[in-house]
Amino acid sequence: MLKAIIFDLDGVITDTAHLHFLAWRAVAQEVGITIDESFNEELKGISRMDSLLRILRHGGKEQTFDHQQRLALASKKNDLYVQSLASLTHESLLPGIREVLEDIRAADVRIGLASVSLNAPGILHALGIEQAFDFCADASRITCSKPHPEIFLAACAGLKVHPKEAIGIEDAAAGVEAINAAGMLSVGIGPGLDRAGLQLHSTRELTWKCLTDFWASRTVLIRN
Ligand code: B16
Ligand code: MG
Repeated sequence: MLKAIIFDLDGVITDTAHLHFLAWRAVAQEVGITIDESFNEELKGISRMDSLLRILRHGGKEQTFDHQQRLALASKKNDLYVQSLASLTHESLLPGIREVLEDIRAADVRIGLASVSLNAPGILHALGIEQAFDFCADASRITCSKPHPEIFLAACAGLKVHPKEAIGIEDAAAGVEAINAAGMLSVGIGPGLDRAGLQLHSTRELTWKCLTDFWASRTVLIRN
């Protein structure tokens, strides 16, 4: 029985994935590294420090900065990112998200959040949707970022559901891997997510009917 739907935040609930990219691109430029949108795909769902390490590796500067300097770069990125979050309002939910959250709630299925962003509580507040979630996994207590399943398992535990009773929704390859590794059914939003059990082009397609049809089809497959 389907008991919970667990959402990623950046790129699923709202388009902060692009704001992360703009902030990282500015910091990378300051240290002489160029990153583009296609490289940015590799940063989605990856924690702040791990993202920085990937950028430095990409620019061949893995050994250039000591720990303190890396912390300073990560902090500069976060300052830029947090400034850009001021543009978020109730209107910044991606298309269809408000409706699907309402429909899941009406069906009495639990709703969770599995974001590795330390800014997640502030973002939910800016969007005015904190109340929509029964449980938000605490990113500050997570030791492994996606594709490790830790954050999705923490969300299942907080919602008191078994991973096999839950669907996870992601926009990043690392996130889909994390959902699959947790033993949940995965929905991928956007291109290149062929490891997802169900692939959608956009959040517009993410309806309660689409989720229940997916759940029913997978349950039939498992029974057969
Ligand atoms: P912060 P998600 C992730 O959020 C982002 O996809 C990733 O780009 C970011 O580096 C990470 O959060 C950490 O975010 O710097 O705000 O703590 O996709 O898991 O919702
Ligand atoms: Mg995401």
